[in-house]
Amino acid sequence: MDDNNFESQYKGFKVLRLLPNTVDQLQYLSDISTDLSLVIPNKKIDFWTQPKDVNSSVDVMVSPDIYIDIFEQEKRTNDDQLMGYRTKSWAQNSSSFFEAYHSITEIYQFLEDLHSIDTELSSIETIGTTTENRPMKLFKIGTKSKDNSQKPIIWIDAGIHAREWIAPSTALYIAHKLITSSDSDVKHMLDVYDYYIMPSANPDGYEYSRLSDRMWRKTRSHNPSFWGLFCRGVDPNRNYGYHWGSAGSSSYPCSETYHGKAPFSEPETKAISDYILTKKDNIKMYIAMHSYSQFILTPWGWTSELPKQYNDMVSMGQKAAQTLQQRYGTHYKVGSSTRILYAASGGADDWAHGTANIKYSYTFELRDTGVYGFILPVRYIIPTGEETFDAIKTMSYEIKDEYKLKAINT
Ligand code: 0X9
Ligand code: ZN
Repeated sequence: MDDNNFESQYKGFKVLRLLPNTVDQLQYLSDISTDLSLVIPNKKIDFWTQPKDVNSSVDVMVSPDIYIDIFEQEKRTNDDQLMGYRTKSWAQNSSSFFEAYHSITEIYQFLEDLHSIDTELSSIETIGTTTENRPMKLFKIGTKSKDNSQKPIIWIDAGIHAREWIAPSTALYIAHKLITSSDSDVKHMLDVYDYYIMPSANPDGYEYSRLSDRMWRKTRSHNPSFWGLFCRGVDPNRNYGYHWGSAGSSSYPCSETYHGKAPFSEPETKAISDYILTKKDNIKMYIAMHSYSQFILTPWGWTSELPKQYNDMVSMGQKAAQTLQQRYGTHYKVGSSTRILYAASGGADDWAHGTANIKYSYTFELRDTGVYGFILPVRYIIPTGEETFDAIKTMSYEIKDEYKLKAINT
């Protein structure tokens, strides 16, 4: 390429030397360095050197519009460091967040924004790291007890399957509603429970689904070669250690339902299950958000037999489905996984019920019923969030009545 051509092609481009000085900043740079949407079709950010360590500089070439964005925004927000650059803050107008599906970096930024709304009520904990070194973040929200006593917990995780994008959005909608609502019912829920919400139980897979293969389902771990094929990823919802490796799961690494080489071989399922075990006596309900089909599923998924507490589980599921339907008429079917869907062993819900002894354990298969399937348009994010929140609210009140749970500090 001759000089003139280079001049015209890269007019106004600049090379910046960035110095990440915290792990979060380093993670942010790593994320954008693998974000293909910034590279194709019009190269906007080009990493001349790759992010490596904290306090080790990274050189990036940026297009004029990105450069202006960064520095104009910096001036306005008076942030002192380049790394403080963000495209948007959702703290003030958080509902606009639900007009799109977001990257993991944006999802985690949104958690920080939600947390900043009320730092007494909420906190964020990193409970582990993924194969590709992304943090597994948990958003916790509930009124603080004055005597620091343990409160009952409702656990919600989402997005263990990468392509089911509506699941993380719905979990975030619930988190957002819990922290922003001034409704006395919601305040009461927070006085009774702590809600532990993990918006993405499979961040690596989710990013891969966003950037490379929209239909990716599994984790991104490396499997041994199988007949010369190096297929990546384990189905994390076949990787839990309760009746692991039987019906409805595969021992072939290239299968979409590969159960992994051992129970909890995946850092993601290991981190979640270890964490849940430390809190299991307080967890009153476990919910995994998936899509799609509009089901509220109870254990078991490994056998067509029903668990002892099936009647209680299913009747609460039905109450939840009834409230859910009231808002937009969305119909959910309720029943055991094996009976209304198919047998699939090694699922998180079975493990939560069978090993962690959490009486109420569910998998929600969110909207829709197959018109769009996984590719659910963004206009459905808020309605799905609203109706699912209604269901969670009903379940929270049902459990409160059953165990005669009291609001704290009263
Ligand atoms: O197959 C699954 O893991 C879930 N369906 S999905 O379409 N989202 O992949 C259902 C899981 C139900 N629970 C168990 N089988 N334990
Ligand atoms: Zn799923």
